[in-house]
Amino acid sequence: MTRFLLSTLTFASAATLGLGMAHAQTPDLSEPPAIDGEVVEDHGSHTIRMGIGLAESSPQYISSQYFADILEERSEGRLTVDIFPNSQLGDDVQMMEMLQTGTLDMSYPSSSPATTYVPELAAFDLPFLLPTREAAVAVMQSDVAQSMLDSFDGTGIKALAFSENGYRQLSNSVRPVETPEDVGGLDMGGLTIRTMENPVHLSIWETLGANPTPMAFGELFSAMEQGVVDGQENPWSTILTSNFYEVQEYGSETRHVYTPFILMMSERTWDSLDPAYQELVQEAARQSAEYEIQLATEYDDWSRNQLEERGLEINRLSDEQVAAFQEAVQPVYEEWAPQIGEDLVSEIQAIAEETTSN
Ligand code: TK8
Repeated sequence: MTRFLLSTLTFASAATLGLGMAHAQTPDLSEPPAIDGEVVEDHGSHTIRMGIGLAESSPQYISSQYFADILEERSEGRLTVDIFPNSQLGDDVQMMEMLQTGTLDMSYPSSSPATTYVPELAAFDLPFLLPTREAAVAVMQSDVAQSMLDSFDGTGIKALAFSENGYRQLSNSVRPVETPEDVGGLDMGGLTIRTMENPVHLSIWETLGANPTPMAFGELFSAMEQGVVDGQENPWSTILTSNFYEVQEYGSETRHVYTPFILMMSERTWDSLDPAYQELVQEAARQSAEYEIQLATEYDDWSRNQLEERGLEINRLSDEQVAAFQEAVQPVYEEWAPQIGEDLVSEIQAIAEETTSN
């Protein structure tokens, strides 16, 4: 816990003292839940190497540090986690491959590039499927979602828990986007938008008249800086903590897809752990994933406000403008729901509707 606290205080103090930063790097974050639970008896020592895509100031990193602190405290230091942020070990696709070969112990990719292992995950990529965070969390914590995690068994990846990457927002450096026509550009030509390596996302932006370009997250900043792509789409907290606002002009609050993260471990690493350690890892994964959702929630609106302060021109969409986007991407459902599984999509929609009707 001390290590976690120090790392957070470091960020917070540097931010408030403005050491090299004109703005705070993190909102006033909730403290992580106290680490309780018994110490697990000695079953050997392991140093777990974990690669993640986002920056140290992101909810993904801060919650991963909490995961590390739970393991360390409840194993009395016999289980330690070295976290490598900022895609320094590779991008989501590469790091999942490294889990399969056992050259990396853990990673935390978005669900979208993981559809190559579990195609049903593509349900999360259907645009405007999950209308509220409450609905999204209910789906991620449902039996349907658990069966998706279980479907990784045998792929070389042990999927431990879902958490929140978040609602994706469009940014670009060409023009404000309020309508689908602003994306397709009519006679001005469609925006070149970087997408994750996922066929449904390609379909969304093709349907809107853009030129979608699948690309690894780690290459995105320089691609925008050099004008290789006009824009991208990610939650506000990522656009902030990965400094995308430095190379983008306009933000549009489209909330077009809610993307989960999946906390995962190499099956080789998992199999090398004593069952008592496996139980601890699974419990710590659930606890840190819940804390990550809390952090992502606290980051979301705060990040948007920070981005506006830093000069990103953000337009929110009216209900009518959102409806125009929903109508424009209806063909994506017609194309992909049958491939993903109509029953699965309906089951997820029912879970979502249940939360919004309560
Ligand atoms: C970070 C990625 C990122 C995702 C993307 O590893 O690729 O745009 O949204 O968060 O998973």
